[in-house]
Amino acid sequence: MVDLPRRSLLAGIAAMGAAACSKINESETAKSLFKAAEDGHRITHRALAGKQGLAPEYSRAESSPTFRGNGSVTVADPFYQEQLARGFPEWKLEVKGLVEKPLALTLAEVRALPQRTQITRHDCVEGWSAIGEWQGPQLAALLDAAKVKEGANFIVFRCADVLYGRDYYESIDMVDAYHPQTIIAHTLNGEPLPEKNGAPLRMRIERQLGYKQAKYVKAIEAVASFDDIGQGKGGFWEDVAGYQWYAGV
Ligand SMILES: Nc1nc2c(c(=O)[nH]1)N[C@H]1C(S)=C(S)[C@@H](COP(=O)(O)O)O[C@H]1N2
Ligand SMILES: [Mo]
Repeated sequence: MVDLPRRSLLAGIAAMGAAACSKINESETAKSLFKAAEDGHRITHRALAGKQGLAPEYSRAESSPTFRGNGSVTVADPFYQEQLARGFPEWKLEVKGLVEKPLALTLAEVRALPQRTQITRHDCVEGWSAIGEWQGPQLAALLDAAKVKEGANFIVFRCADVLYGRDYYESIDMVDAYHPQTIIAHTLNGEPLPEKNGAPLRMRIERQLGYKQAKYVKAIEAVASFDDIGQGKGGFWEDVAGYQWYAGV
């Protein structure tokens, strides 16, 4: 059982509740109602599923023969391409932001951590699903190693790809961050991740929809708020297309 940073988690939930209420008091815009509905979904979903409820896991026989690539399927950055060609020997995963001990881990170090393997279903809002077997360390292990500070309310994933001229990023709350099925995967169906599926490292956050599953993760950042990141909505699709930040399944 992972030791949640309870006080910051509870403070975060209280702060979000307060923000949602004051918005509704201020104005009756569609935007604030939409935000309130989303907060409602998150709170109801959490209550029904239980904070650590598990997403279904499948057998190898149920795995999809191919796991398609969607969104970015390649990364233009020359350093990325050079590393991809050589198996990412100098690639580093950073853990930074509101942490006591910032980390910069090689792939070998990520692979040396205790591993979790899970066969899960990925659901994309564009109307397709795929079942795949993922392996990697739990995000909780990295956050514990970096010692997340009091006051961190969200974890942001910084990605190496640029889509429609913007850096892809995503964010999740501390419940999902410490969820046992939230892993940083380096392996899909027993093989190193192909480029199209997010090599060398991508998130699997199994209680969330496809667009939250950040690929090409180069940094994990603990933050108090994502207001100042991107357009402030907490993720690439949230910013460009108005997708809901909380995409719980
Ligand atoms: N960095 C990055 N992560 C991303 C995307 C992307 O374009 N860039 N697309 C998202 C979407 S919408 C989906 S459905 C999944 C697709 O994962 P896959 O390519 O492994 O099928 O990745 C998500 N994560
Ligand atoms: Mo998606």
